[in-house]
Amino acid sequence: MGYKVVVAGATGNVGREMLNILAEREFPVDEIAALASRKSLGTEVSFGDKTLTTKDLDTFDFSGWDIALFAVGSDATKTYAPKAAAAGCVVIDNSSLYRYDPDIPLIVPEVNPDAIEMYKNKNIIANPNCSTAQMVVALKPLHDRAKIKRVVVSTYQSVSGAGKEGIDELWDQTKGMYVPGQEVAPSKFTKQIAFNVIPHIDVFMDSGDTKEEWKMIAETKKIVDPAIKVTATCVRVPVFVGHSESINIEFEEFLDEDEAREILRTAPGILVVDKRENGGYVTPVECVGDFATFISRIRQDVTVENGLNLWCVSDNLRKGAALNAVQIAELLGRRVLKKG
Ligand code: 11C
Repeated sequence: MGYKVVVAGATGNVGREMLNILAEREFPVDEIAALASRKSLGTEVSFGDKTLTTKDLDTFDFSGWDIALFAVGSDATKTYAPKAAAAGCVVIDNSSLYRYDPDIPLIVPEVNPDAIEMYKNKNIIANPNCSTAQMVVALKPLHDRAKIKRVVVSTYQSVSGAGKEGIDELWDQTKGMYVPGQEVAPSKFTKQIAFNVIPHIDVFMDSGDTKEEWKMIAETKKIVDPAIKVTATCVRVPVFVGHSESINIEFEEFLDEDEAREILRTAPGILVVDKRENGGYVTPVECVGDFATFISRIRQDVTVENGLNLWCVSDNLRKGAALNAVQIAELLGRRVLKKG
C-alpha cells in the first residue's frame, strides 16, 4: 500500500518538478491529485507516463489524503495549508511562510532528519529556500568535523528562482538585444538581467540585507546550528537554472583541504568535482536535472586561522525546492507514516 499524494501549485516550475521527481524516484503513490488555482484550472500536467488534469485547490477536500506538497507561495499557503493539515494531511510547504516558526520543522533530510518528529505540532513541515538548501548540505559534514564559526557566502542565482516570469524576462530581453525596436524593459527584475548581474533578490530589510540574504542566515541557523555566523550577498545572474555559491568558511579547528575533500566525497547528497585543471569544476548548466549538490574549488583560505573556500552548485528547482520536498516526503514515509 502506498500514499495518497497531493501536489498543490502543480502548473508552476516547482510543482511540475515535484511531479517529475515523485515519478523518477518511484515514490509509492496510490493516488495523486494535481491542484492549481482557478486561473490554471484544467491545465494538464505530466506524472511519469500519465497526464493529470488539474483540480481546484480552492474546493479540494484534503480528508483521506496523506501528504500534500505545496508550491503555491505564501498567500495561498496561508489559506490552504492549515485546511489540509486540519484534515489530517501532512503539508510539506515550499513557501517561506512557516520556515521561521519555532513549532514547525525546517528540514533538509541530509542535515537534520530528526527534526521530522516535530511535524506533529501542526501537521506542517517547511522546505527551505533554494540557496540555503544546497549550502547546508555542504556545511553540515564539515561542521561535524571541525565546527564552523563563520560563513561568508556570495550567491549567483538563476532567474528560475524568480519563477516563470523570471525565465521569460531573461529569454525575451536577450532576444530583444539583437532586434532593434524589440528591446524589453525590466519588469520582474529591477534592472536589465540579460548580459548583466543584479545584487538584489527579494525585498530590502532595515539592516541593509535583502530578505534572500536574511533567509540564508536564519535558515542556516535553524537547520544546522544557531551558533554559526553567516553573512550573505545574493546576486541574480543571467542563468536559466542552477544556483552557484562561493562559500568561505572559518572553523574552530584546522581542517585540511584534502580531508575536507574526502569528507565531502562521502557525504550524502554531494558530488565532488574538483580537479585543478581547465574545466575541472561544475557550472550551473551541468547541474540541471540532477539530484546532487556539486562541490568544486575546495581550497585552504590562508588569510584566516582555519579557513576554507569552496564552490557549490545545484539545480535550484530540484535540491533547492522540489527534490528536497520529495526527500522530506520519503523521510516522513520511512520514519512516521510507514506505508508503502
Ligand atoms: C530566488 N531563492 O532565487 C529565491 C526563490 O523563499 O522559497 C525561492 C524563494 C523562497 O529568487
